Amino acid sequence: MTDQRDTLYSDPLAEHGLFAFDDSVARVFPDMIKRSVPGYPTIIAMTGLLAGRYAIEGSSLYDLGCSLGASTLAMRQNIRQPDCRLVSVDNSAAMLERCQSIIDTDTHDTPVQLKLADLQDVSIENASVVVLNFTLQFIPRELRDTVLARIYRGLLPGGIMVLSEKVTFEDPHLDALNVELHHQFKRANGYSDLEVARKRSALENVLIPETLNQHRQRIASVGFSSCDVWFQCFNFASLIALK
Ligand code: GEK
Repeated sequence: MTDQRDTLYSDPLAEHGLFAFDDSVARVFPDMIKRSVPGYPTIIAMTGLLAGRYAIEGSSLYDLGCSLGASTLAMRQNIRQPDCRLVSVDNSAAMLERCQSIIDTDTHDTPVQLKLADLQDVSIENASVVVLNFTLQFIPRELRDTVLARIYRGLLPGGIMVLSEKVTFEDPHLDALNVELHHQFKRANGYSDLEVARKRSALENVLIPETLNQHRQRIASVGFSSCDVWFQCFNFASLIALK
């Protein structure tokens, strides 16, 4: 099945408010995220490999901010350990409804529980793998420490957190370069200058990126014994943190 093309910001006369994960976004989401996030398919596939390696028998694996369940499916297809379960959380009903129908077409064994909830309200327990692929960036900054501390507490010893984020750079020149390269990536994927500019302003104050150092410091401060970047392309990066 081909993904429906994202043309949400292509009409020059349309008025747009702040970006929201509503039905219009959920409908075009696979196309939108592939054409907007450099390295997205790699991050999803490798999330699956990491889950296969770190899943512990009898444990839970969490996909927080699961959208249509891309990471959930990648993990499900790679889990070999018995008695695991996946818990996938999103607070967008439009996303979760579509996610359910996608999961229903997958035949792998590990049970998947979908939860329509704010990830901050979901208890994390007996976890071997917790994935936040491009989700923490939508949580207000002052609440991010608490989110990571709860994840750390819910992880079993030997468990991991995978954190993928859009990032900023301390050096203003590097920051400007990476923003420009990202926009070039989007234009190469068929977005017009107008679409790039409109999406950027819709995400202003909705998606709040931080530097890799800020992420590293927070991850260390909640107790993770080690963490590093395992993937980066321009201003998109993924970190692995070990308990
Ligand atoms: C993927 N991980 O395909 N609680 C629960 N869900 C939330 C919250 C919250 N507080 N805030 C935002 N979301 C996915 C992509 S998209 C990234 C993740 C993007 C959800 C929101 O509804 C959306 O579905 C998801 O987090 C972020 O790998 O669009 O840039």
